Parts: sequence; structure tokens; C-alpha cells
Amino acid sequence: MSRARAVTHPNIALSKYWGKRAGEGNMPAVPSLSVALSGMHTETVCEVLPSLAEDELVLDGGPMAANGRERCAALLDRVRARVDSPARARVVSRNDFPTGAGLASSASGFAALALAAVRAYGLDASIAEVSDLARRSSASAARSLFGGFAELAPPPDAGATFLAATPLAGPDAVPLRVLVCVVTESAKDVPSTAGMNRTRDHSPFYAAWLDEAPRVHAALRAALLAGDLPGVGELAERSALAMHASAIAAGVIYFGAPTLAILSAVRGLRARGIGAWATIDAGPHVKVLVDEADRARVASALHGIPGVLRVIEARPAAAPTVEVTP
Ligand code: 2P0
Repeated sequence: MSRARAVTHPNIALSKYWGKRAGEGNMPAVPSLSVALSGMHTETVCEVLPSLAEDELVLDGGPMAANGRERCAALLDRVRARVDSPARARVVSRNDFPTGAGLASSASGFAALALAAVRAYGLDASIAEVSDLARRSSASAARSLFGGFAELAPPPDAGATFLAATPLAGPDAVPLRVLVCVVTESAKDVPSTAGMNRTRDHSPFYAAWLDEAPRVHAALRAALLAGDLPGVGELAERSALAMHASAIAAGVIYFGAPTLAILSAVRGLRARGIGAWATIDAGPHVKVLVDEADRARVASALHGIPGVLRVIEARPAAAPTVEVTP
């Protein structure tokens, strides 16, 4: 038993996961393809302490909220069951970007917790097994166990219980830079799981989304492997708009006024021949995809938009790290 420290990066989906398969196990209904972002980190230390009566969970300097506590304790319980240990753990986690605000903190957070917990409890697990463990807590977290570009496809077998993300390409597959326009420091109103379930239950366009997502995913995958950044950018924007169109029709609206202002600016840049594409997750922030050669002029255009608090400049990240200390 020991102490392990993991550092992971959030990832953003270029082709989006939105919707779960019916049944247990947090299985995605559509394939997704993501890029891990450098310049943003979760650092999680997990320490196994047999003297503790219950898990001690600290996030960003304070005790974790009830919902987060339950999800983290459930992950720790899965690890404990595998090594047959009753020992509780102290987990201290910190994000260097806003938590729970549509900036993929659950992706990097559950990936870091899975990695740190597996090592701290001494569970002999492959990276695919750690990815599967993280996926059960938050499907996008399965992709944060890898650097560069990763995929998470629904399993072909309807009864499957194991599902891990797979690495697809290294960080240099395309000369991509991601300009993350932060428009609020607050947490979002509708958590992703609730938003997905409401979309599935109430959107007249959910079936169209399920139909469209695999096609966009396959085309985006091909563009990435061909090194075609404009193709990747166009398809990523298409995936995000299709996901949000389907969600908005169910009343799940993550856009705010600055979201639309940034989208409009990005389309204005494209009309002037500058390669810039937008993607939006379960929150109002916009991530702008650009060629590294255009990074500086696109960033200066984004800084001037009302409502943009700051712009985080990220590039495709390397793989996460974990170290065990006695
Ligand atoms: C994604 N998102 O592919 C999509 C696009 C947000 C928009 O995965 O219910 O926290 O915990 O499996 O992974 C965010 O949802 O959802 C997400 P759960 P998760 O990145």
C-alpha cells in the first residue's frame, strides 16, 4: 500500500460523445475522437490509509461536493474490490482550470483518480484496464489516459461490459493549436449526464444525431490520419453544432451570449481566409481550433471579444504521468 501521484490533461472531443446506450455500465451510444490538451492539468494524489474510517476527498482545496464524493468513492470501491482491500484513501486533487464548467474537468479528474488509485492500491492493471475503470465514472475520462488523439467507440457486442479508449495518433499528427476561450469561472447548470439523458428523452433530433455522429466521426478520423487539419476543423465544428442542435431542441442550452459572439468571430475569420474552427462542449466556453501558423493573430482577435475572460493556449498533450511514492 502506498501513495501515488498522477498528472493528467483534460481532453476535448473533436467528434463528440453525447448520449449513452440503454442499460447499465455507462456505455456511449456514439463513437468519439478527442485531443488531449497541454497547458491544463489535473494533479491527484491518492494515499491509502488503513487508519481512516472513510475516504477523505479534497478537490481544489476544499471537501468534495456530495455528487463528486459518491462517484469518486464508487471508483475507489471498484479498485478495492479488485485487490480485496478494505483500506480507505485520502485523495487530494487540484485542477489548474475551472472545475465542472464544460472544460472537461471530469475527464482529466476521473482519469487521474483511476491512475493514482490503481497504483496506490497496487493493482496490476494495463492502461486499457485503467481507461475502462475511468470510463465507468465518466465516459470522456477513458480518453484522458492517452496523449495525442484518442478514440472511444461503442463496443460491437451489446452485452459487453469492458470498454477502453484507444490511442489513435501522436500529438504531432496535425499542426493543431487549441485556443480555449474561457467565458465564466462558474460551474454549469446542467451536468453532462443529465443533459444527455434529457436530450435522449425529449429531443426530436436525437435519432438524427445518432445517425449523423458515426459518419462525421469516420470522416474526421480519416482527415486526421491524412494530416488534413482543415478537414479536421470543419468536421469538428460540424460535430459540435449537430450535438448542440439536438440538445437545444430538448431545452438543454449550454450556449451563452459570448458563445455566439465567438462562433460568429470564428466564422468571420474563415470568411477572410484564416483557418479557424469552433467546438463547444457542455458549457458556454468555445475552443477554437487553429493551425499553429495562425495562432497569434486568431488569439488576438479572440481576446477582443466582449465576454471572453481569458484565452488558454493549448497544444496536443503528451501522455499522463504517474509516480508511486512509499
Ligand atoms: C465529449 N462531453 O465527448 C462530450 C462532448 C461533453 C460534450 O463527454 O455522463 O462527463 O460522465 O459519461 O464524460 C462530458 O460528459 O459524461 C462529455 P458522463 P462526461 O467530451
